[in-house]
Amino acid sequence: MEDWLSMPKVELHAHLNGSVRDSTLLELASVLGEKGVIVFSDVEHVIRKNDRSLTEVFRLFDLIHILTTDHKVITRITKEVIEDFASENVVYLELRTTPKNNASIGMSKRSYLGAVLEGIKAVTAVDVAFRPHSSDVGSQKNSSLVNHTCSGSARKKIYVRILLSIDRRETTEAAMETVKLALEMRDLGVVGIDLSGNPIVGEWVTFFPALQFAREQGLYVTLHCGEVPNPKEIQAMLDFQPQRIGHACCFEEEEWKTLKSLSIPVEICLTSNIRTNTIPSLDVHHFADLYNAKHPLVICTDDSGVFSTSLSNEYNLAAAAFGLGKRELFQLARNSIDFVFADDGVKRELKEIVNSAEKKLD
Ligand code: 6MZ
Repeated sequence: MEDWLSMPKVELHAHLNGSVRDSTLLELASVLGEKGVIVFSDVEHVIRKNDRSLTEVFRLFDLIHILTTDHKVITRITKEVIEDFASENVVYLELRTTPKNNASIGMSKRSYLGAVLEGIKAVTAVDVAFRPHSSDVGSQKNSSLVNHTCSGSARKKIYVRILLSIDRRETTEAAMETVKLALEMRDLGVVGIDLSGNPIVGEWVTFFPALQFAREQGLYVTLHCGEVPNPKEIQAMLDFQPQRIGHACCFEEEEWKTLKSLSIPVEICLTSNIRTNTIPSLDVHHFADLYNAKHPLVICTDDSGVFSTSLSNEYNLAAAAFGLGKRELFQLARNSIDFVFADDGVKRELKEIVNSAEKKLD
């Protein structure tokens, strides 16, 4: 694992509320238990459980959302999630989250996102570069990913970008509200839109207008695509030609052909696919076919908290399951940089980081 821990990596598919530490969830559950909002012993069992079907995962998300329904908690979990990724040498993180309206506690999509952005600023363990067009605060003025302090000690730096998710339970209006919010918050690091949520809920026609608008306005778009067999939707998503898709588990022959001809990068989440039984085992996972076909792909975690994994662990799994060595995984990490939703300057810097770490292998 040490090799994969120290390797500089980019994480492009991580849901905020799915990446919360178990210890934080248990602490939050205990507080709500004491207040009588939930029954702690019931919830503890659900949080500690490891194997969940896709349906159970979405039930768990409903529970997590009860635990994290508070601006301060959103700020806390954002800070912790960024620090956790940085601690395993993730040098560029695209964190996605669904802005939520909850009038009963004075939460709007805008104030939810405000709490997320506060969490980014609250990170102290590493320097965070999050403003795409600025040379201030987020340490972007120092172009090296390791900042040297006056005392000569080195501080780590991580790039963070935010994607706003549209939940498949939402209406066209709610989806449009999310896209408009993303546009408003562009200078603060919001770079794109994701479509996610329970794949058996909702219809493409509901989200299409908002996704189309997002694209017209120059936001990047990534879609959860083919988590369950749904040929009509998969075709519509491929026709849309998003900048990336997540999962692609339930594709048929024709759909693979189209995907490959369009070269749409795929965010691969091995543990998530296995745990949710979307793919029966790693030896039949589509990673191998896409890798051999040199199709663009990125190894990601999906929900490091919910699936008890880390990006280093996903690299380790890929190495073991598909017989890849360090060089091959360095190459995969380097290739992933081409698919980040950031400008060429950031990409160049990230490639330098990976190249210089790879040189140390010699
Ligand atoms: C589809 C998923 C997901 O947005 O509250 N989410 N959607 N497939 C997956 N794979 C198993 N994992 C997470 O983070 C949690 C939300 O992300 C989406 C779901 O909508 C979930 O409610 P946020 O930060």
